[in-house]
Amino acid sequence: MPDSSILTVPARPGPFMLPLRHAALVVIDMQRDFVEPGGFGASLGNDVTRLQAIVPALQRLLAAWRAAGGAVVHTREGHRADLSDCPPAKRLRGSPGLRIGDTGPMGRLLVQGEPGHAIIAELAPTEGERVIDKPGKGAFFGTDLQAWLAARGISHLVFTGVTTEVCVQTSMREANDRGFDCVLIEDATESYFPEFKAATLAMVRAQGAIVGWTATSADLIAALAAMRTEGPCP
Ligand code: C5J
Repeated sequence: MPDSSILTVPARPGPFMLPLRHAALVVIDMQRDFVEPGGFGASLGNDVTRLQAIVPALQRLLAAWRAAGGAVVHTREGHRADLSDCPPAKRLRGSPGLRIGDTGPMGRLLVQGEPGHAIIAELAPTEGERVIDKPGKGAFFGTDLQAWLAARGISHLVFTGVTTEVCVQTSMREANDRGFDCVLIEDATESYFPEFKAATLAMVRAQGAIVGWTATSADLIAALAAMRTEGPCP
């Protein structure tokens, strides 16, 4: 008997086998600081509207994933108010007045608890979903994410969020090295730089999925719908 909770998702470089009961959807840093004007991303001179374009696809994917009963992890990049977890090497790279911890229209840039640090309302976590606060670009560095996933028997991760080549790719590489099978959802991740996104998608799936697979949200949603038609997870 085939296990209907193991999804076969059309992906590149080949189909991605996704055991839903051992998988989590990871939404990286969909925070106002990266996606809205006046935040950290904008302070670096970026056009944040590019990132807003993935919100509808992410909403559809989240809705389908939640309906299927899958685990969800959201991450937020940010630092303690005293910046004790922000090394000078990170803080001092920005321009004076626009650095991490400086005050902008949405409060102090990239500081926990400030308005800009919040996940955008459209993608707000629901009850029971895990929110990981991370001081670095990777979701595993300085967090308990690995222990949390291990405690739930999670072996497969579906990556989404921003920005593709920075926090998403760093987290996916960290996960790959820790033994997770990972897929990156092409239209549910975005970069301020289209060429960096394209290069990231190409490099993660190159050499036989050396970092992981890539797939579209439509293909993953269709696989979830097919599973629901065949029957719920036992
Ligand atoms: C950046 C992120 N780009 N979430 N953070 O600084 O990708």
